[in-house]
Amino acid sequence: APEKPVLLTGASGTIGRLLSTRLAALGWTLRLTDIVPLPIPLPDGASFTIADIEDQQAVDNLSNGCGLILHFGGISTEQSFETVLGPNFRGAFHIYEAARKEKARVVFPSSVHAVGLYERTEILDQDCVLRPDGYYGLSKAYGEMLARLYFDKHAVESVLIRIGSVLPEVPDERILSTWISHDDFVRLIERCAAAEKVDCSVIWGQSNNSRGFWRNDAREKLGWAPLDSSDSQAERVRGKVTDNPVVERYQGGKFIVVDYSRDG
Ligand code: 15L
Repeated sequence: APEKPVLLTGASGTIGRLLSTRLAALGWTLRLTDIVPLPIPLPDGASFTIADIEDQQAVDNLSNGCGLILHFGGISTEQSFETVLGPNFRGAFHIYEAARKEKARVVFPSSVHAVGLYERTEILDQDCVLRPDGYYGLSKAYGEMLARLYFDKHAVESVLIRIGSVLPEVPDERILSTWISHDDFVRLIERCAAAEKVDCSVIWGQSNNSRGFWRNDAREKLGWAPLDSSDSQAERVRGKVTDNPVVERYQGGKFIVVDYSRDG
């Protein structure tokens, strides 16, 4: 387990709850925070503080003495620009300011939605041009650039995980491509903490799925490789698709059709 405490924002969210439970079980000292109460019992060795990441002072207080910040706070779905602005843009800035002051490493969850307007037939490399599919995806693209700025200018290290879908199992055909198992995801977070040097690295957050959209990332530098695969679930979800051709065309799936207005 990391020597210094680890700050986890968004602890009450889907990924936050998973990480709170699993990392605490590994003996990590966690400082949990969210804007809403933790909906699970407080794990051993963890503290929980209600805070708003739009408040720099609150983020600084929580980060004090931490060597690693897992920044899972913010909006996680497609919403209006004004809704995404405070939590995801200003909030992420506050996290990076705190990381700079603490010399802490950051794990920033980018998303498939930062590249969501690539078609599903395209195989993407880590250096691809980002093609966000909405304001949420735009906030993830911004987060990646924010991380880059803080690395180049202040030597703040980051792992940018372009997460597909963190779910216990695959619900539909699209997620055969984007799925990352809970075990692969937790192992990845362990490597983000343990790797000696991460610089500003991009990881495609997917299991070893033969239908994956992505290849080439910094996994060797981190010492991580996924052990699971969605392939064994393909039979169970066959035919589980939407009836919307736009949703089915792009990697981002249903987020794209929010206010979509392109004709062809
Ligand atoms: C995401 O970025 C979302 O936060 C999550 O709720 C899923 O919708 C996921 O992407 C996905 O597209 O599968």
